Amino acid sequence: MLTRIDHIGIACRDLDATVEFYRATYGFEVFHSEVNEEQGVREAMLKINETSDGGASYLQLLEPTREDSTVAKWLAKNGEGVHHIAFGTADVDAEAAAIGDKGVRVLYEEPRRGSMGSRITFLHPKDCHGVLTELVTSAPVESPEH
Ligand code: MC0
Repeated sequence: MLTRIDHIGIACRDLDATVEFYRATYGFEVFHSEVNEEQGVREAMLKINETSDGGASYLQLLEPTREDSTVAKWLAKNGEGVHHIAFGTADVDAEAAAIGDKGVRVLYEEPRRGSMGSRITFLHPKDCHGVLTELVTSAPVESPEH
């Protein structure tokens, strides 16, 4: 089951300037930031709200780290803006298999590493009415130490 909008991915050319725009305009603060070398992005996660499935919804601001990355390619063609939407699920493997069985191209054979230790895969935008769609299972929340 897909139980939340995990995040909306927004491609930008200057991550620091875009983070500052979201802070100054809306008051959203950076919850987490990292570089994902495999995906070729530097990213900032801005937490918007917690969700009833125990997860949360974020805006994910993405700046490419290399010219041959998917985000750099997309920026060159489209300019800045919404790049993808991500749905959260407790079981990305099962969701990807079930959606693949419906004829939608799943881009990774096995889920890969996403933000904050999550496991992610993508669905081809051409099979999703033009929307690059990601499926995410968050990393387990660590129990507080006693
Ligand atoms: C490409 N297309 C898109 C699109 N990217 N359509 C909607 N939204 C997008 N974001 C369209 C192009 O316009 C083109 O349509 C067609 O798809 C083929 O695109 P292409 O530019 O020729 O590029 P390909 O085929 O080499 O790659 C497209 C593909 C790729 C979707 C397979 O971008 C991909 O593997 N994306 C998944 C990984 C990713 O995007 N990672 C970055 C976020 P026309 O009509 O011109 O033929 S990483 C992330 O988000 C992580 C860190 C996380 O969430 O934790």
